[in-house]
Amino acid sequence: MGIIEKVDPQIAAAIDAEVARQAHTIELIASENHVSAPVLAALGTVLTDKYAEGSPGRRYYRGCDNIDTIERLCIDRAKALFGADHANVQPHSGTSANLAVYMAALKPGAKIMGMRLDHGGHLSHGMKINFSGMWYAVSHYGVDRQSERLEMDQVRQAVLAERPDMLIAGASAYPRTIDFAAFGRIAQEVGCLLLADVAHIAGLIVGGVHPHPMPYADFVTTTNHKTLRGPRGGIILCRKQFAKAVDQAVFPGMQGGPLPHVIAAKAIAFHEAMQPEFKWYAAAIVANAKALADALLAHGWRLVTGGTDNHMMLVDLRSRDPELTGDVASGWLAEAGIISNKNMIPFDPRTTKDTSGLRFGTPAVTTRGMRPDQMAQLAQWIDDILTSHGNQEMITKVAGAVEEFCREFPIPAQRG
Ligand code: DSN
Repeated sequence: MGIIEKVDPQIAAAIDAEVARQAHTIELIASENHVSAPVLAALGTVLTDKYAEGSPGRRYYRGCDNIDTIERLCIDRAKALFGADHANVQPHSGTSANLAVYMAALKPGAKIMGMRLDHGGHLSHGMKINFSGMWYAVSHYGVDRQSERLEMDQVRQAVLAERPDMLIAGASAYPRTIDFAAFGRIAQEVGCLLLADVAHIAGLIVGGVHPHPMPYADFVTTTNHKTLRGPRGGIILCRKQFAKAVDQAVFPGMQGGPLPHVIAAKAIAFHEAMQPEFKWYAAAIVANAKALADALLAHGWRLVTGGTDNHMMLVDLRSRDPELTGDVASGWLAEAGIISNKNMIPFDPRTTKDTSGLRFGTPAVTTRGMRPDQMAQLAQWIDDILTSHGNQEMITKVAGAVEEFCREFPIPAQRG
């Protein structure tokens, strides 16, 4: 009997069920991954007991020597990994990191400009009902209707028209390379600050398979848990002149005590990302995404922009079934053990509740050791489910095959 089960069998049962769910299903949500055993171990330590408001060496509580050691290591590794002047590793999430950057650099009411949410941007880049859309004067740029890509001359025109105080480069659902150098030139021309939110692609950047924003951006924010394969949470990297303002914005500006157990796990993940194997992993994520995209295209599914350069792709479901929504399609796939999310596609006539798109990503399946051959198999199952219109017999057949297949690719932290 496990230690949690003894005192709280209901929570223990739900945790066990989640362990089994992850083991027996295929994770294609582009923003999820499976952490290593050491990262997972750090999250379950007594570090969680400690209050450590402040920064290393300047805390408001006694007894922080060990937390100082951990946070200093985490900061040094984040700076080295991203080649940054300064790092703050305390934000609890990517959205918190963005909030802190706005607070550090802008007054309420200042003008920010990010990518349209329905074209692949993020809610913390100015969605109307998010703090970013309530406290700042927001405008957006989007993708080109034909190419469905960010055409940088159009982005430039939009930025010149709006002249924001801060330009945000970064996306949650954009399958192509982001031209940070071009964003940097535009920001310089307008004289505005540039924030690169690399939450999705951070692992690809440090793995050397996506261009780096650091030479061009004043601030870089990222989550740690997507392609970077660390614990949930965020970090901020910035130029030296913004270091103090960023630290003050995180604490006391918008957070109280940091989460030392998570900071330890971040430090371990950054150490892992500095190893030569991580470069191989990042390249394998991209190779798998291309293989999955090519296989879906071969089955006749249209992909937004026609393919992918990174870890994700967006399937336009209307290309094979005008009636099929992302909501329904993701439900059928989930029943068969293939986990994805519904997603708007650019110029989508449907709402966020239904959507015309599905988003697939390969960070998690790559962590489990799957390679391009397996991507072809995944595409076959996806096609079988979607073209059979959620036929129950087909779902049951694929679910059995998926469960069997998953046994060949155990999640690293669950390996004995
Ligand atoms: N929720 C994340 C994603 O799935 O892309 C972004 O914050």
